[in-house]
Amino acid sequence: MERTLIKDAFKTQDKVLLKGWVHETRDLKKVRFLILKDKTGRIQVTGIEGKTDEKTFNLLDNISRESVVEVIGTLKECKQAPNGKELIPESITIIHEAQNPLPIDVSDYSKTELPLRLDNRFLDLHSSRTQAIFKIQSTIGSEFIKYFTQKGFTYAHPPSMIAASSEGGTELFKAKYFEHEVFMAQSPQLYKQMIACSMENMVTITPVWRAEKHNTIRHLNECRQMDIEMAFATASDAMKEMEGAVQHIIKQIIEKNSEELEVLKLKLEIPKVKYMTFAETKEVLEKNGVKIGDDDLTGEAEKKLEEIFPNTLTFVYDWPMKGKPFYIMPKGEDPNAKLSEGFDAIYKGMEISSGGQRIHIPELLQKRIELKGMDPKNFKDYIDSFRCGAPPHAGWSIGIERFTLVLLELSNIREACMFPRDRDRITP
Ligand code: AMO
Repeated sequence: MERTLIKDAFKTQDKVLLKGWVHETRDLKKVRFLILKDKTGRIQVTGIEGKTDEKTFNLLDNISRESVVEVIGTLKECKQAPNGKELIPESITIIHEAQNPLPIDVSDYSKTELPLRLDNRFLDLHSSRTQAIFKIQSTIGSEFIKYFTQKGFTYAHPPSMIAASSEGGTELFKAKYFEHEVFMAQSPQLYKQMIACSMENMVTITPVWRAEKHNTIRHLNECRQMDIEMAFATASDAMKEMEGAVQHIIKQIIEKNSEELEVLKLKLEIPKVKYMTFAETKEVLEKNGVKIGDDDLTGEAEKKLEEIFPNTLTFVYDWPMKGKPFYIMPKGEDPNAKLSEGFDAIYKGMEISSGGQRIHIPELLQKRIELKGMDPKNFKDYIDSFRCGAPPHAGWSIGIERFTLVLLELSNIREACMFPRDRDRITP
């Protein structure tokens, strides 16, 4: 017999063979229930003393949670059962018996704390809440790629080992590479620019590494970035693309992930959009009692923006040059400009993205690298790549885990990463 998925079993009168995990069992003496789950849903398997074959009835009370089983049976109407039907079993076979007790509780009522859940992530992935998060994250990633490839963007794959910093600063992991030293990519920045300067538009989701020592609820040391880069484009073109992409992704989640949103007890809305310069943002924040510095927003300021403009994707542009990396175009192509063509996007009280127009003029790029106190010699290949036909270009990056954290209102970014890597965690 071929396997039937639980969601399809509800649609047939035929005998079915189901395969899945034991979610829970209940023994009411003369009646015994087993809730079976697979990737498509759950079904109640009901055994009745005297009616159900004795071996099968006995098994119903003797299988540990999360064990893998095969059940053959027929569906019957049952008002009290979920979906109005229950499976009357002919036989149950244990394929794999799970240890009892399990190291963590993965029931719908689990109170297990996150660190212990992460220590046992392979088992935590059995829980419906955890699965809901990653099913939604799967929609985020696939719809992101779909949205841009349908617009003609090339889905490209930049390298993960790089020879020089791509974001400036010191947050790099070093690795030995034969007789050389390499770094784990902090971002696909320099490569996506090279791709935009030839193939015009690119999109990617790629892992990046940041050797930031601090442990926060919004940072990981290994995360995945959803990036685009566009030729013949300005910062404003890039922001418009993000507006469309974020609204598309959220619309798709509302349509495709209603069950998961229910598990998470979340109602999503398509966000409004607001554009403000850094100076305007500073003024609005100050009026609302939050002071910020001259080149960055604080966590408190990002939260305040959500309070002032709820459910809004806020683009803060004309960002001070000091607060942006060396590759961001200064206003008016003036190396000494105070303002840049860079922006950040804030959503639900947190930065989800940075981007901007890039410097495509080699001399200007060299000057900006020097002004940032770095050595242009380390960036020679990158600078030279703009000597062979480089159009103006712009782009941005959204961290997929950061976006999931914010969108699903999770309390810690580690919840939004299947196998998080932080200062204290490299397993499982
Ligand atoms: P930035 O460094 O601001 O910009 O990163 C862009 C987005 O990536 C996510 N992100 C992170 N998520 C989790 N943990 C981290 N440690 C982490 N660091 C970054 C955030 C952030 O907004 N190359 C530029 C982007 C560009 O200009 O195209 C860059 O990497 O969501």
